[in-house]
Amino acid sequence: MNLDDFHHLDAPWSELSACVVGTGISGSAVVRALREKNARVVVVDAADDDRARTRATELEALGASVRLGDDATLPDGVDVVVTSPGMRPTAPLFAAADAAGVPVWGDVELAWRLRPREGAAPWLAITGTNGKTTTVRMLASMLTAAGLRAEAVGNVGTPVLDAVLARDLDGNQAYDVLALELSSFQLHWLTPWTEGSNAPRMRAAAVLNIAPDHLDWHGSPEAYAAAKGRIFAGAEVACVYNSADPATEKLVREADVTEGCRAVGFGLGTPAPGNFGVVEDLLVDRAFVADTRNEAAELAALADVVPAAPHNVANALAAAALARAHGVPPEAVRQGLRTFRPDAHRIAHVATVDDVAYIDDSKATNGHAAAASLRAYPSIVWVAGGLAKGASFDELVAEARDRLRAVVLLGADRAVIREALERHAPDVPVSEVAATDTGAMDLVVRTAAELARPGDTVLLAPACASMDMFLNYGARGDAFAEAVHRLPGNVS
Ligand code: UMA
Repeated sequence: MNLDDFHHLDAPWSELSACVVGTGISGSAVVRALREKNARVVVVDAADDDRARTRATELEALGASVRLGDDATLPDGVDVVVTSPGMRPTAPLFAAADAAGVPVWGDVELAWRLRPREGAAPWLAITGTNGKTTTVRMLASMLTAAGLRAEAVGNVGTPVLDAVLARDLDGNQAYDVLALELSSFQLHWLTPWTEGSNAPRMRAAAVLNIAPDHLDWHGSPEAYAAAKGRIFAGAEVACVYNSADPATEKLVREADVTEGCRAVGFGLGTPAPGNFGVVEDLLVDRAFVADTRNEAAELAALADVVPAAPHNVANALAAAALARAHGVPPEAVRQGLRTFRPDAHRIAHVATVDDVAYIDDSKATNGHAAAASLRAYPSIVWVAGGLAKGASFDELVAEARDRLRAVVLLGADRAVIREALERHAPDVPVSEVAATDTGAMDLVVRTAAELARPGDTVLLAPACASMDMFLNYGARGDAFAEAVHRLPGNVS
């Protein structure tokens, strides 16, 4: 079968036979989409537990056949494998697909290929190590404020496929434009765009920052950065990069883009012509104005960004650059920022107990994110640890050292952080909580409370993933907040 024909919604999808990997959020969306087009679908998943079985029953009801407990054997007679993002590229199934000449797509690639032939909603996409979800939601808020039907989709949690296939009551596309959060995993599986190809391409794209993460999945920092760089391939209007992070600008320089596509930097200082930045207390655009040498569009006040921490102002500027690349007027950028509220577990103030503030930044699942929140407070009892994902903590600890009153460590890889503290901050008191049961977070918070002095901040910014002890970072943040609420003392 020639898969080159499968580049739009009207392709002969019912003739396709697909192996879908994963019964999770992406895999389920892929099965729904392919079964809606009457393709033959076999789903495989390594898991064979209660959750996987429940999902398998749901997918079988859609007409898919499901094989649990084996994600390594390629089913017979399939034309394509459509993988979930979590599956590693080194998985045996992909070697088998390669040997059999069967291509592998990700869920985002499939979504691109299921767009209508004419008038498909353009994609504005964001990646980066940190800040993706906040930025994509800010962008969706700005697009909506401009009167466009838009939604934040992708790694943020709503599969891109669901948005691409959604229709309004008249049977037309439900969205005018999509704001996509793309993870490095999803980008890895995108067919690289080249001139004249039908591969996925963005109207405009942004890389917020790059710091080592997911090295266990990608194999090296270079492979991780290269995956992020794919977001720029074929970009039509703008490639947005972080002026303070040369690695993001390098990706723009190396990208093969559409003629006329502009490189637009964002940063916290006064912007050069062609860029976004801050002048006094205003966010300004010197890129999408008639005369970039002499003109600047005022977009919003710093106070419109919540919380107005420096890294979040950078997020707002990146979102604004993408919105402006799509023609959103300055008033809608401002309105979008004013109505936007950050998700839970992102530098969320839980309570102040006995003049000590307790902050939940459980979303800080790597060192780069934790560094940003450690910079926001002068005197900190830092709660850290979990799954380190192969990262090192030397740089983080060396930078934060002078702000640390004390550290409380938890989780499987706490020794890696303790060793970095011994090297770079030997005078900072460190407590370790070895327990991993449901009461562990109570012990962590009580220990932190004992170490804190009035005026300090107890900051949960673990710099690690949560899955060694919790279902996800949300559950970890909830456990922290509940433990804080159980502390004796005066709450304000
Ligand atoms: N599976 C296998 N073999 C494997 C790996 C997974 O069979 O080797 C199976 C699992 O048993 C499970 C299913 O695949 O049944 C899970 O697939 P998945 O891990 O790809 O997760 P999904 O539920 O499909 O969710 C994915 C994203 N997850 C990952 O990239 C790990 C979600 O991002 C995303 O919101 C969702 O698609 C919708 O697009 C989460 C995430 O952690 C939030 N992302 C990482 C991050 O932000 O750092 C990249």
